[in-house]
Amino acid sequence: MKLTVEEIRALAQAYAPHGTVGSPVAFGGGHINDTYLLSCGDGSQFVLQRINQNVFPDPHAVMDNIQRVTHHLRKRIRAAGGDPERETLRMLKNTAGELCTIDSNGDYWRAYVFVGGSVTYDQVESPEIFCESGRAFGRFMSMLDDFDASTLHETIARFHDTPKRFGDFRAAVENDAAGRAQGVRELIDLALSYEAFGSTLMDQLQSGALPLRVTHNDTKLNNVLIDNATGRAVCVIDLDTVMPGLCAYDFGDAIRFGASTAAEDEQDLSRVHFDMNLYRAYARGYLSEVASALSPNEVDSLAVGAKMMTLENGIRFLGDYLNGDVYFKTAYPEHNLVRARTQFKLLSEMNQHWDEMLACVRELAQKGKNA
Ligand code: ADP
Ligand code: GN1
Ligand code: MG
Repeated sequence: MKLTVEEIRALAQAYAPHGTVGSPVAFGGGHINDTYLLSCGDGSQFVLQRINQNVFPDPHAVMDNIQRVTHHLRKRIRAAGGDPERETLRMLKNTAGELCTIDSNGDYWRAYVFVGGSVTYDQVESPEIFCESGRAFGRFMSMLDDFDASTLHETIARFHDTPKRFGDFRAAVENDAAGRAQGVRELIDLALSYEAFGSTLMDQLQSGALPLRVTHNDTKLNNVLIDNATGRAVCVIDLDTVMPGLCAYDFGDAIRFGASTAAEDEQDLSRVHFDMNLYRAYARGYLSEVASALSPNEVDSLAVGAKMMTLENGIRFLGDYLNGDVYFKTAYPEHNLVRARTQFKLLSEMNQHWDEMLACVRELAQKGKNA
């Protein structure tokens, strides 16, 4: 049973022992967790989130990863002369001294310090902001370069294993749980035509051509807080999927979301285009932070990652549509289908720009190494 507003408020109160919290206000545009902003009598604010256990079956593993990663980031930010309270997330403890509060349904809740004076964008409004987000994700990976990736829990098994995602997609087509496959046969066939390409990054990982690093794995623009006043990236958020991964995942997912001329769920496909200038802007920011750490194979893999993450999200959205919308939050029945269509439109335009995409990361990596 969904909690009432008063029940959520009471739960939030446990994270604010010195004041009275007001009513929770639904907050942010994430597809997974339920997020609320809470305001206290003294004017302070914090964020309360219900962890989606359908997606994250082991909330303790999620929390342990976040605690250790943010602890490490705080040390590195301090050493670099930054402000650790603003530049990474901090989780709050409740009155029992615990990070998580379990509600009457057995659901896990947690609270974060609210990073004020910041905003998230659901669509790129300027190349400068996108470039900034690239810097933030690049910095994030480089500040975790001395963190032992093997100690992190895999919070979602095989999260970016695209061949495995294709297996799930085929099962969704066969089961056709919502009776929707017949109506989208053409899109299913288009998706399946990319299956051979879908294994290229995993093959390179298995052959040792690409190394595992500590990656974020969900690098959408709305997972970076941008300073209201300066337009500079402040803080990388949504750390539930921080796991060992490829740099191609982080670069690629940011591109598939941000280097588009329209929103992820734009219904008018004529407005959806892959934008090479936005791609370049992100690559400039990202590579200015990480170029010197990347091998030539990894640099090339960034461009592959852009196509791979677009494809992967395409089959995940379409698969969820076929399954009856059981994973991503949706606002209307065709929402996942609309999202899938934008991904395949972007992917086809990326194919047309392939040579430029590859040349761009090579050139900017060289610049970054020389800087
Ligand atoms: P989801 O997994 O559902 O995407 P997020 O952790 O990304 O959940 O949170 C959803 C949204 O809430 C973010 O996109 C952001 O707008 C906002 N948000 C989350 N945490 C904070 C925070 N500590 N400070 C300010 N805004 C936040
Ligand atoms: C989800 O949590 P959020 O909204 O930042 C999803 C990503 C998808 C994205 C598509 C844990 O991200 O993998 O790429 O939606 N997160 C999870 O918009 O599945
Ligand atoms: Mg998010």
